[in-house]
Amino acid sequence: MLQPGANWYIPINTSSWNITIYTKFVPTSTAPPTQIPTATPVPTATPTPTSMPHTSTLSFYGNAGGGITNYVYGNPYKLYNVPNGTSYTLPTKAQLISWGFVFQDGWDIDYYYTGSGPRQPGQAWYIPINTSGWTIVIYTKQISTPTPTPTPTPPPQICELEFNDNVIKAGSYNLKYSRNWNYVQDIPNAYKNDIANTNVIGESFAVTFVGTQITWFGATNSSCGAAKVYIDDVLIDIVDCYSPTRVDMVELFKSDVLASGSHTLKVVLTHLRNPSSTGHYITVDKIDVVSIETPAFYTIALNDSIKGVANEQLKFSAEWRPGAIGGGVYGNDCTITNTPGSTLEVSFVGTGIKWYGAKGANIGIADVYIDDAFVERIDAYASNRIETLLFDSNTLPDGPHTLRIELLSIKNAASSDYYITVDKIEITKVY
Ligand SMILES: [Ca+2]
Ligand SMILES: [Ca+2]
Repeated sequence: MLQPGANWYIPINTSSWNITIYTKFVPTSTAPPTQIPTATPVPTATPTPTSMPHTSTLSFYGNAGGGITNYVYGNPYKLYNVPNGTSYTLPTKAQLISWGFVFQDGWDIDYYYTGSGPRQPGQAWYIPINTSGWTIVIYTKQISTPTPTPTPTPPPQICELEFNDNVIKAGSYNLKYSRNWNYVQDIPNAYKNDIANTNVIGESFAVTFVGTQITWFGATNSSCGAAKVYIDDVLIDIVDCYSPTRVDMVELFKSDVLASGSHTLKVVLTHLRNPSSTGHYITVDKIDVVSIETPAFYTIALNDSIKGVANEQLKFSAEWRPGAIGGGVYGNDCTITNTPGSTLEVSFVGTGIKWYGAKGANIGIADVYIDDAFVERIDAYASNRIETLLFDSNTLPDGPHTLRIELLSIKNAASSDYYITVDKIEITKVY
């Protein structure tokens, strides 16, 4: 009698070997069946309606042909304003090692799809081997608002500035002439080939500036006189401008180093002169200022004698002619017309332009255009004659512009004629 599991004997070469089997009831387990868990559905991500920031770069790092290759998508290595959901395809057959993005501050990847479905950043992902045309679909999100970088304010700095004799205002620098000065061009050895001069005793020029030092450059010659030089109204020196022959760009006066701040240089032509001199001329060619700031703007004066068709020259129509010289005109000259339809055009590069001329009892009316657009009608009639500012464009966008002045066939009822005059044009420019 054998029990289940016991050893038993196998009879050899025996026929009619019998086995008799007895069964018994074994009750089944009462434990409940194990539940097979229901798979959690992968949530469907909703694309965020944002765009990839401008400076995002997508890089695939792969092994192609034995070397590590950086496949930067796009050329030249930047993606510009790419909409969400844009797909990128690996350009060549490669074994990917890694891939990634470079985002600007405040942006990051939200999620992406590859061949194995939606992924979140940090999840494992499938690396296709030796696969070309592998595609990734990318959604970005803005994770913070970037803090704008404040524009740095440059610290005050010492800078040496050169001003030509026709630069009459720049930043904290201001050059003013008294009435009887001449403006002369085509001087070969002068700074920017021009110079201002006078030979009228008592005439002067003054420079106000914010800085620590100032230098006056001009010519010496056999007809030059002597000038008193004042700093902040204190007589500092008497400068003899005589030399036997003409020399340009002479350092006529250089101040000591002054306390940083606003100062005034004033130069006055005296009756004194070198016994060898034949005249009393003094000149201004250039002013140097050691300043504590860099002026953003400067103003140049174009005397009406600067005639021509080039940039920053005065293009008068044929009817204009030299005018009678009244008191206080710039450069001791002016240009006039009383023919309706006469025009003056000035092309320039800068941020503003001004027209100086006369008001008076015989002055007419002109229209002013900037860049071919009508800007202002100028009625320059006045009962008493005065040299003055007639038109100011105010601030224009920095760049090339054109001023056009056109004399009309109408006039103020009180005016006796149609004249307009041009004494000088001033242009504001940006350094
Ligand atoms: Ca000059
Ligand atoms: Ca003039």
